[in-house]
Amino acid sequence: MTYPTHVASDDIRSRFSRAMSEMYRQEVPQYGTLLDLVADINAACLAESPQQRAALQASGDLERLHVERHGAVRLGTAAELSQARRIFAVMGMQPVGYYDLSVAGVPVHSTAFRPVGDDALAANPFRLFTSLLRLELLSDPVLREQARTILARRRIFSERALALTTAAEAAGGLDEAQADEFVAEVRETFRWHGQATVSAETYRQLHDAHRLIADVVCFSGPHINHLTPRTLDIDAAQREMPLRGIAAKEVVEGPPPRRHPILLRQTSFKALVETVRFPDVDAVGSHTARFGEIEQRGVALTRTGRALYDRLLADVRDPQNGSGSYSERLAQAFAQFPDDLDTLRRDKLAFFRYRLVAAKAPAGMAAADLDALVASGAVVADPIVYEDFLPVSAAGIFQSNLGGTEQRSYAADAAQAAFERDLGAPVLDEIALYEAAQQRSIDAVFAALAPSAA
Ligand code: OOG
Ligand code: NI
Repeated sequence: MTYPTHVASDDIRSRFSRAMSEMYRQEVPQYGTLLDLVADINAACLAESPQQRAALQASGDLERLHVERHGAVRLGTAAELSQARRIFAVMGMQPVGYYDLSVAGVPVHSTAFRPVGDDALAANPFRLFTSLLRLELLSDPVLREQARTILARRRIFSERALALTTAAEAAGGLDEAQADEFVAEVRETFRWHGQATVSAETYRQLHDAHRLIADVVCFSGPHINHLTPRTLDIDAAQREMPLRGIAAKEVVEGPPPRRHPILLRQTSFKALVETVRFPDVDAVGSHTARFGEIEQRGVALTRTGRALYDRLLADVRDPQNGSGSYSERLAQAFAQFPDDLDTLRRDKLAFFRYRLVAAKAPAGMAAADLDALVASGAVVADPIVYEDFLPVSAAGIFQSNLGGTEQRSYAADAAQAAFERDLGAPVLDEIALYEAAQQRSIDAVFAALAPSAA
């Protein structure tokens, strides 16, 4: 039950996303440069292509574009993860998808907290890629226990943030003053602390075990490690980064450039070297974790489309295969992936949202024939934006911002059941969400065409 005095969860999420962006801009000035760069490129794209502008407007993407971003945080314990789930639920964000990063040598597994409803996504699609450290993958038992003890002592969310969460759960929402206080309290959890909670020696040991372990264990909270605006042209963004004094990572992760983008393409700049003080020594150290990222989002793929994507990408990444640069091999392999919207739709490789633009089905056409309705122009199919992440890309992003060149590997050991137990809930299946969104739109078209509607 939502009372009239309650602030809509979409609104709380928007306020939170804005507060995080303002804080990160203060903390990492290069993030501000990225925002300006992306705003300039998006404005240029829209000015250049009235057609793209019209398509984005029709699908509802144009309005959300200037507020759209995702962030990432890394948590240390099951208790932190389940509290995070309750807190993000107040902002209308649900855990979607399971990502096993251990295969890429990163000792975490993850989900993305994000809105799931059509209206909520249109209002503000803010997502937080949230990872949980897997200390069981740390081979040294003494260090592992030490890390567990350190993490068990900290409380990352304030008493007040948790009390407001309990209040929201009981009352079904927060009022104006509570919502503002909630946003301010939760934002503090993700602030950077230049003060480590452990000795310089403990930091060094954990850092040597894996840089990411030090990043999670040695601080009083899970500092936001990047925020990512969405661009309409990531190749332009990649070219522009060095011109604005930003060192971009070498390759754009994900699919190659296409006429009709699929899934997600991402690039980032290397993490800053930040000063850290330790409680036991006067000398300051440094820590490398926080960076900036840009992404371009395309259409969500069906299970068939995703399987094709995964197969082609695996071929490209297999060093046995082909010659030429990575981007050449990528382009070559993906020549097999259809690049026109009609084929993507009719071959059921991608998801679409259908809308009726004619008053009724053209004469003589069975109202139930969706393909014929689309061919006639009575119904339009807009690509559904991919709202999630890609584990191979995420691994590339992790590796590029951990500051080191070391390659580690852990036995592939997905542990979704353990993750869900720690989370306190199952994660939602992202493909099922896209399927349901597509089906809702089809049902609405047929309902509008049904004779009983007259
Ligand atoms: C998360 C990296 C994953 C993405 O966009 O794929 C990610 C992290 O570095 O904590 O944010
Ligand atoms: Ni990211």
